[in-house]
Amino acid sequence: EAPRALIVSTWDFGAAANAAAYSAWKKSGSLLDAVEAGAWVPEADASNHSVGLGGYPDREGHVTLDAIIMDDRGNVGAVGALEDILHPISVARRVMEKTPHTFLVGEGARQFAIAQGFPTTRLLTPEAEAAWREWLKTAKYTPIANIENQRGSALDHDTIGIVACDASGRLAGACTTSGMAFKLRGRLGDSPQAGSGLMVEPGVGAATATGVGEEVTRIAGSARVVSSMRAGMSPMAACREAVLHIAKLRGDAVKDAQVGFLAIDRNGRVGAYSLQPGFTYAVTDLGGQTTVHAAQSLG
Ligand code: SD4
Repeated sequence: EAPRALIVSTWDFGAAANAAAYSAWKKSGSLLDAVEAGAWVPEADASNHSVGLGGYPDREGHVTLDAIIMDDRGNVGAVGALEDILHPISVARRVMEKTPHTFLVGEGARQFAIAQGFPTTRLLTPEAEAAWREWLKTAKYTPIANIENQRGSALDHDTIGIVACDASGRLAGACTTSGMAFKLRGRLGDSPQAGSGLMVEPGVGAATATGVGEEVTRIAGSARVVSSMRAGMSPMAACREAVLHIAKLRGDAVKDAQVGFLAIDRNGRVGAYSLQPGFTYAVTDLGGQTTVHAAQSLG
């Protein structure tokens, strides 16, 4: 029998996140600690242009971060369009643990983070600023969901979604991103929205999404994947069903767009599926072994 997965995350750089998640889990036994620690890795990595420090800014030059964390007891916390804070996932966790709310955005989220003792940090690196200035030369001020595509890197998304399941079937998940490069100011993606970028349901499983957030939000993608698992589909079949639904609903509008779903069920079975080839994910089993896999895709 295949080893049951403990932690799975989007893209091949998820392997490093999984390693941090695994050691946090070993230390505290908490899946929430695990997914939070995993999210910290790309958040602090300046070479990743889609998450945290070094993320590409919006059209006006502001790096704005979206993150969500969720467990299987109905606890959820999220932040949207958060500026100047290195680890939005930890602010999301504070929203979950210290407020009666589930979602804080913009300046209010920033003020909350500062009040909670988070230091402010300049997130726009010289490299990301240079890329933005280059983009500005040709920028047309029209909302284009797959703007990264125009820059020749449509398939090179880097948002991290992490979902985890322990041997007793407990579940948790996290998702963190700087969103689409050069987005309109105020744009919120799928990632911090419960049911779109992430969904966790006790006794069923968890799912997360990456790619063009608008296409995920339109169908509440991760909630759909979890519903399909609840109805008996395998994680892989559930991810495929959501991708097929987007393709059918959107037709030509998504012919160049990437969307990928990744899911784990309460038995630690894993599945992933994407619109375009190129989506990868990292799987860490209960023994700490990590492997990277290419998802099947429609295209
Ligand atoms: C968003 N889904 O904000 C995110 C972007 C992403 O890899 O996944 N990038 O739309």
